[in-house]
Amino acid sequence: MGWSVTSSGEYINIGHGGEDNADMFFENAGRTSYDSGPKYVIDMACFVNNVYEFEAKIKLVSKEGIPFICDMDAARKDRLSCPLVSIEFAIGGDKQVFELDNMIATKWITNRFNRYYSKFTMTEELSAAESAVLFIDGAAPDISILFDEVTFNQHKIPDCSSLVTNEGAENGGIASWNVFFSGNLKIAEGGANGSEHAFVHDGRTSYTSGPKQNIDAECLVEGAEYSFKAKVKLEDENGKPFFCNKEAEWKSGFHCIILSIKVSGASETKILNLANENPSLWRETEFNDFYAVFTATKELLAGIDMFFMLRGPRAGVSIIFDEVSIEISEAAL
Ligand SMILES: [Ca+2]
Ligand SMILES: [Ca+2]
Repeated sequence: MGWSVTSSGEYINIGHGGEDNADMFFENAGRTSYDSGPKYVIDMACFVNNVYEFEAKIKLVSKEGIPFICDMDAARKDRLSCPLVSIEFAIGGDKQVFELDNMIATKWITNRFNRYYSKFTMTEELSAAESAVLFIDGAAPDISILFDEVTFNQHKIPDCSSLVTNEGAENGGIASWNVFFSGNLKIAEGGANGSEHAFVHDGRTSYTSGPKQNIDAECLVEGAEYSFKAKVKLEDENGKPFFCNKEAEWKSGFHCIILSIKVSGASETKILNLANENPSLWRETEFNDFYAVFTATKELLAGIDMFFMLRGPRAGVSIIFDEVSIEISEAAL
């Protein structure tokens, strides 16, 4: 079991790339038509009637190994057509093909692996099939398909009971949180409202560095208003309280913290930058209330990946934060 080829003359190699050639990927070359490419037999016994998510990283190169740019808008069998993933089911002598269109509509990037993401719904009817084969094809015949990190899993229904997890740093770790751009995220002693811990993001090398956490867009209600809240304190590189000025310009030395919501994966990346709506002066020795309101617009929910982050203070300033929440506004209920 595993990957095999569709047509004769075609083959699959293991390619090497990335830094130090340490990353390996599959390389499908010698293709003879738009319909040739790597295929994978899916065990029908593993399928249940549910929604599946397909994901892969794909790169195209010419026979000579020159990166090839495809056009996301090109028609099938057009010279510039992009890769297409499909599943072919055999049902009682019949064949049914389902195209898993790439939901990532951003421009193809020539020189690196491009993300391919799609959803597929397994139905009762299809579960009667004798076999299912997944294909990656669609690119021009003389183009090689390089692919990596292929997954095809049941879509997990998100837990929407809380939009922010590990919100108060009291679970002993930094689970659910990540660093955006640069720096280190740790647990600090002395949290907000007399709690034991807070998070600290130090080693920031840019105003854009800050803590981030994913938002499950499926948990947001289109058109509803959400309020974001957090307790924030800032310290300079010597661990001294840092005063920020809410009137300071972006990228200036005294800029305060902002909330950014970034959505990517669909046709374009969108960033929503929201200032603190708390009008009071910054009190550098204590936790400050940060709050902002945003609307879950259709545009915002159209993305595939969504996360929020806190950023804005100059490089070297540590962001200490605690009790982060995103809740639907009372007005919307
Ligand atoms: Ca790899
Ligand atoms: Ca806490």
